[in-house]
Amino acid sequence: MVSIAEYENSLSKPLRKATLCILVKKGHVLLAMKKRGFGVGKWNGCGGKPKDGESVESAAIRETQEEIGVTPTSMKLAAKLDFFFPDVPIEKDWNQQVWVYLVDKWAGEPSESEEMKPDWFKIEDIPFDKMWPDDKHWLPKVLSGKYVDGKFSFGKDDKMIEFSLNEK
Ligand code: 6U4
Repeated sequence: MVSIAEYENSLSKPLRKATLCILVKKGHVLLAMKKRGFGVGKWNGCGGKPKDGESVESAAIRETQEEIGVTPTSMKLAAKLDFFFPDVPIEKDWNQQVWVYLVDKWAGEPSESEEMKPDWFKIEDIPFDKMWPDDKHWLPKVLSGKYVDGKFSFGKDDKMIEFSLNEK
């Protein structure tokens, strides 16, 4: 299995960006069950890809509106996470850099869409066994107020192979 450093060096262009927004409220986080597409069957934040010419922050707000019907009004960049899938053909475009935002104010009430079903979890009851395997490494740090830069690689069945984290 190729290392993250070797694989990253072999890539000819920067990672495409994607977003994740996690709503936080009094010891709870809002996660949403992905009903289709990338990450189906996992609890995750809301997010997706910026459109051409759209800033990452605007994409984060738009995706949250589309997926759970709320508009973030106060958010902070909490992590940048590079995800690498060396076994997946490059043209599938799975490699990505995810910008994670914690959202502490928003307009509207979370509601289910055809893409995601939201629910609140106590921070001590976050369902890490039903989430991407990287989440247990960075999410607790982010929720404790740290900023995290991370790199993760995945093999078959989304199994995590290697990771590194830097926190500030
Ligand atoms: P669209 O364009 O909405 O049909 P979709 O299949 O929903 O595409 P995409 O790329 O829009 O996928 O969104 C993928 C989402 O998964 C983003 O919010 C980022 C998130 N994500 C990707 N890899 C992740 C990982 N390893 N851990 C994690 N979230 C990840 O917690």
